[in-house]
Amino acid sequence: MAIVGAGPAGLTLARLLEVAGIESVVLEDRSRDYVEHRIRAGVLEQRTVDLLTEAGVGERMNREGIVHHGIELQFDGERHRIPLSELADGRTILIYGQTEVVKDLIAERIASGLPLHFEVSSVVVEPTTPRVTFRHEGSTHEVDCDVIAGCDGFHGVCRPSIPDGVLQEFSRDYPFGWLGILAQVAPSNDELVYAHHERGFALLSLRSPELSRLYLQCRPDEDIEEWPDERIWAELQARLGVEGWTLAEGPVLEKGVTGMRSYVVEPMQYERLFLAGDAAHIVPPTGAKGLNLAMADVRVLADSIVEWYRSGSDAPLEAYSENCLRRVWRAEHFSWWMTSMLHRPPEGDEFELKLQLSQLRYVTTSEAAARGLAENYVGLELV
Ligand code: FAS
Ligand code: PHB
Repeated sequence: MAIVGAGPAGLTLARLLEVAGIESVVLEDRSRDYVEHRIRAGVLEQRTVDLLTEAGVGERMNREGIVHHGIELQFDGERHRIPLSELADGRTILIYGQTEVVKDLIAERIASGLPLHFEVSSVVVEPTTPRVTFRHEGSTHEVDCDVIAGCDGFHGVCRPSIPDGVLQEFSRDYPFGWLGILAQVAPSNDELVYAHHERGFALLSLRSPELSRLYLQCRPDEDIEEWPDERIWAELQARLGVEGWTLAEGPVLEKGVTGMRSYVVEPMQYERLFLAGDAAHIVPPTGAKGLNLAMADVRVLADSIVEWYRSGSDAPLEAYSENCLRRVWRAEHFSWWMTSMLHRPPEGDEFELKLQLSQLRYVTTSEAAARGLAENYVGLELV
C-alpha cells in the first residue's frame, strides 16, 4: 500500500492497515512540525473517537478531550441550546484539536518503525500500474504496490492523476470565508456558540480550558494584515455579545483566513487509486464534518482492502465509492444547510435574511427540527 498524505486520513488509514497486518508507506510533502501545527478542526464525532480508540491511538484523546452534550445557536440577541445528546440517543461530541489527533497518529507511526517519509517531493502517481515515484533526501524512489490511497487533501496530486473524463465534479463556492483565531484565554462559554448576526456569522469554540478558538465570517479574499487583534476582538464582541455575558479576550496565538467551498468528486476511485478525505470532498466547516468525513472514508477503505486481500475478489474495492458517497452527500447537505442558515447573505438580500431567521426560530422551537440538526451534528448513522 502506498498512502499519499500524512493528514488525519492518511495516518489513520496507515494505522488501521498496520493493525490488520498490511504493510504501507506514508508519503508527506510537508515537514513533521508543519503538519503537527496546522490548526484545523476541533470537533470529533463519537464514531471518530471510537475509531481512534479501537485503533489504539486514543489514550491522550480520551484523557484530554472535552465531552460536550450540546451547542448553542444565537440570533436576535438570544441564545438557544440544542441538547445534542438528549435528542440524538445520548451521543456526544469530543472537543480535541486535529493537531492533537495528527500528533498522536504520527507518534504511533514512528514508534511502530514503519515507513513515514516527510518532506518528499515530485510525487507521481500511476493508478494503473499501480506505482508511486517520489524524491526524498536527494534520491528518487519507486513504490510498486497493490493499492494507492490518495489522502493528499484538496490540493494534492492524486485526484489530478486521474485521466480527464473519468471523474464528475460537483461544487459550490460561497461569497465568504472564515477568519479564525487561537487565543490564550479561557473559553467564555461552556459549549460552542454559533451566532447569526447582521454584521456576519461568528463561532465561539475551544481547544482546552485555557485555549479559545473563535471564527468570524469575512470576505473570501480577506487580507489578514488588515485585521489587528483589537479589530478581531471588537468584531467578535459585537457579533457574540448577549445581555449579561462578556467575551473574555486574551493574547492571539494564531490567526488566519480559510476559504469556504462544497465539493465532491465521483467516483472516489480509479483503477487501484482510492481517494479519501479532502482529496475526494470538501465541506464548509460550519457543520464540523471535514475531519469526521475523512475518518469515515478510511474506515470503509481499510475494511475494503482487508476484505480484498482476504477474499481475492475485487468486489470490496469496487464498492468503495458507493459505500462512502451516501454519507458524504448527507454531510455535504448538512454543512451547506448550517452554512446557509447562519452566514449573513450578500448585502441587501432581505428575503434570504428572513428565511434564515425563520429557519433558526423553527430549529430552536420544534423538537423535531432540533432533532434533525442534532443527529446530523453528532454524526448520522446511515442505514
Ligand atoms: P489534509 O489536507 O488534512 O491532509 C492532506 C495531507 O497531504 C497534508 O498533510 C498535505 O501536506 C499532504 N499532501 C498534499 N499534497 C501532497 C503531495 N503531493 N505529496 C505528499 N503529501 C501531500 N474541518 C472541520 O471539521 N472543522 C474545522 O474547523 C475545519 N477547519 C479547517 C480549516 C482549514 C484552513 C482547512 C484547509 C480545512 C479545515 N477543516 C475543518 C477541514 C479539515 O479538517 C479536513 O477535513 C481534514 O484535514 C481532512 O483530512 P485529510 O483528508 O487527511 O486532508
Ligand atoms: C473548531 O473548534 O475549530 C470548530 C468547531 C466547530 C465548527 C468548526 C470549527 O463547526
